[in-house]
Amino acid sequence: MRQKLVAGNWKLNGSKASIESLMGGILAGLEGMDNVAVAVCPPYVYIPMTQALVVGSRIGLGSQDIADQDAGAFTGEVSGAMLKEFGCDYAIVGHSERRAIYGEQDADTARKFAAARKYGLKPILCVGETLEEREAGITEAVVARQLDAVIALEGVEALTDGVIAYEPVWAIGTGKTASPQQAQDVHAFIRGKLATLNAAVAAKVQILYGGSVKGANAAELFAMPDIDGGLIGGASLDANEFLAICKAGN
Ligand code: G2H
Repeated sequence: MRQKLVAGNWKLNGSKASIESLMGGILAGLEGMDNVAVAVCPPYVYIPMTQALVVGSRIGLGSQDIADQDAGAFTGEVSGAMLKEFGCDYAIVGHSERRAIYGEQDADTARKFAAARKYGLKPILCVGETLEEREAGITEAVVARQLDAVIALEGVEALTDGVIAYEPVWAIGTGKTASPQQAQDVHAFIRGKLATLNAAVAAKVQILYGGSVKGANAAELFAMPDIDGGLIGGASLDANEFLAICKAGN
């Protein structure tokens, strides 16, 4: 049985005050939910304060991105070593917003996946198609291409050091959720593709769903056989909503 993981991606949101209040609510509400794994991914500058808030709890800490380089003249970047030093367990790589807004390519994402592994962080590898790609019938080809970039660089076994998040771009922050069956179909495709390379990896790797997950739809998504939790954006900024999603995964 794969454990469910619910990871909050706060994106470019939060303040010291809002994070203290949000984490207070989450920490209190998580008591007794011992089965679900939970993580939060703050903006970089709030990682140290969030680390202090989660210390001693079972909430994991993650970054929303990571440098593909170790150190040097890379203005604006934050390395895996730095993230590790501030207690990060996870690093999101290849989020569709990085790909679409900042031009991140499959090869860049693959190098970031490698950088996270190198420093003992679990990469949360985001894959997913745009609306145009879905309508053109190339969802599986797009997701396969995104996965293949990582597999080519790191090997399929490396995927069990991380987590995959399937996030259809058309369902992100739009209020449109993929139906549980639509999501399951792509999750099953991903697992099936991995199974052709390594059955043990396919059985073990957690595949999260992301895209407008909220308290009201989490349970039906998480009930699908190949959905192992969620990467949560908007709803992770509200303690009650986030807790309702955690409960669905518990
Ligand atoms: C997808 C998701 C979190 P939201 O980006 O990564 O965001 O839940 O707001 O659609």
